[in-house]
Amino acid sequence: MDLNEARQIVKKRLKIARYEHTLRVEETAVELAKRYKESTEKAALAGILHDIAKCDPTHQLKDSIYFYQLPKTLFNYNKELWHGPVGARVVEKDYGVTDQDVLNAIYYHTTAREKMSKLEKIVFVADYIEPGRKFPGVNEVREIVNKDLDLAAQKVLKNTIIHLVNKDIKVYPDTFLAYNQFTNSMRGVD
Ligand code: DGI
Ligand code: FE
Ligand code: FE
Repeated sequence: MDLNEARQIVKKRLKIARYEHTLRVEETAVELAKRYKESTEKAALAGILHDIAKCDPTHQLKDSIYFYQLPKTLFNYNKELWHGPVGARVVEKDYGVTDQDVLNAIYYHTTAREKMSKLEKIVFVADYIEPGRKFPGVNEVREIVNKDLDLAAQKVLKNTIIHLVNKDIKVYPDTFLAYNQFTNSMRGVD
């Protein structure tokens, strides 16, 4: 699928504000791909497609989790987590995207996971720091990512976990596993 085609597809599926977020994530992911010597093509494609299922109604996301045989444990966590795994299956099955790294970058863009690829980290961080974001601590991550992608991912995970815990929202295990791994490597444990 070429990038223009991908943009047209998501434009039809998403509300306008979400589509504009998508274009900013694309742009940010491409910048990070250049900085960290990743494929700009893959970063752009994953950036454009990462939120493809974001505007699907909850009942449709639920049906998709059954239909694509995604982990039922997703139902025990915030429904905000469902659109990544569903989006990855949609672009694979409905739009013929075959690149596994691109599919994983979409799948894990919200939760993160242990042992993320460079592309997965790029999309995960780009989604957090795109110019439209105003999270507390986002400027610090924008600075750090110029020097160290893993440290930037660690900060995003830390901020997100703190935010969720403060609101008494459960944290998906993959998010903790990713945080632990990036924190270990910060300390030189592995
Ligand atoms: O889809 P976007 O708004 O662009 O960004 P996203 O996919 O990262 O957002 C989903 C939201 O989900 C994010 O702001 C935090 C929230 N969330 C809820 N439970 C969890 C979670 N995020 C993580 N990483 N882990 C959770 O368990
Ligand atoms: Fe998302
Ligand atoms: Fe997003």
